[in-house]
Amino acid sequence: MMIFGDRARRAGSALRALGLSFGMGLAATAAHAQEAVASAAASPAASGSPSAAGSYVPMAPTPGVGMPVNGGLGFQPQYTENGQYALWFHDALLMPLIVLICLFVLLLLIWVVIRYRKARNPVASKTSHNTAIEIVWTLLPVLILVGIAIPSINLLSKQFKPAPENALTIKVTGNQWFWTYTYPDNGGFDVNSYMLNQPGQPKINADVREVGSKPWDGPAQLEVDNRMVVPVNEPIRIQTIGSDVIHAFAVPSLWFKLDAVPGRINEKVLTITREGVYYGQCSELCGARHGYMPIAVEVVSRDKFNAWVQTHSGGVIDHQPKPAAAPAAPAAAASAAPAASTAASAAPSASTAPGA
Ligand SMILES: [Cu+2]
Repeated sequence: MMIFGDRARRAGSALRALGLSFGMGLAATAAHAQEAVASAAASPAASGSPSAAGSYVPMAPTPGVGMPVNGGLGFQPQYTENGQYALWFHDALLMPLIVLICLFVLLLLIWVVIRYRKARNPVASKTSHNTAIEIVWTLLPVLILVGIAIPSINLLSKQFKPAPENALTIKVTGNQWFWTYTYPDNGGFDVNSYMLNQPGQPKINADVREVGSKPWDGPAQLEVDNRMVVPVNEPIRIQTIGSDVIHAFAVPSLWFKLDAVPGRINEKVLTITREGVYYGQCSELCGARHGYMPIAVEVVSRDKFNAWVQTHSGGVIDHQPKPAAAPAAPAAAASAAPAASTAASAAPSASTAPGA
């Protein structure tokens, strides 16, 4: 399935190639007319392929969890181990330390200004050295910095820890201006994710519903039509790439931010410890609609994730013995891929391929 990513990246219209090659044989294609792309990712409301056994209803987000709150200060509550560690580092160590140091310096300044002003202290001291004080003001900062460096380097190493072998891989492609989530371990289907339109506002994404029209819709300008669905408490190998310009995949409540750069793959492991919906945004200025390509990560149980996978044409459950018929779908897709990506109009060749 990595071949897909490479080919699509080289092709000028990455999404078109992916959409056509995966979209063949798919009865219900959710059309995003905005980019004239036939999406292989069936929207939650749309029916999957007839053979798909799964069923899935999107989760309603918990207010205040995984999203910004009105008047909020500081970081959002964290739902990954790294995030909790980093939040502790910031809240328990860095903030108190910097507040204490600032107060200490401020008090010293005030004391000097008042006590040693010209009226109070007409003859200034000629003292230029004080060994005891010099040792203290050298050693103390060194000790403080070492004390900060230990948890800081620890956090860095945690964040750069590679994903374990059996991690679930999800490829995140940043496009102008939406996200594509590819699931190579689950048959290689794609999910295109567009921001919902705002009621009463000019439409940003044609043919995408308005926020508030479904019971599970989350906050305005953060909710999307198709979320990135992942299993809870499992390491996920996130690979980011840009199809046009640099984007950045960032979810504040998961302590996760990774640039999506054209021509290279960035990788980072993500393990989310609580079911729920977590919202983020593209965090690299990527063009006119940079502010309208939010991220919604829905974290569900393994069973629910498997059911969600099966709602996609060609969806294959990972980590489990595959049914005899299942491998046919990705194999057919792979064999049709060269035709789909090389031919300028791939639709005829794709339509002649055996149905999934
Ligand atoms: Cu972007």
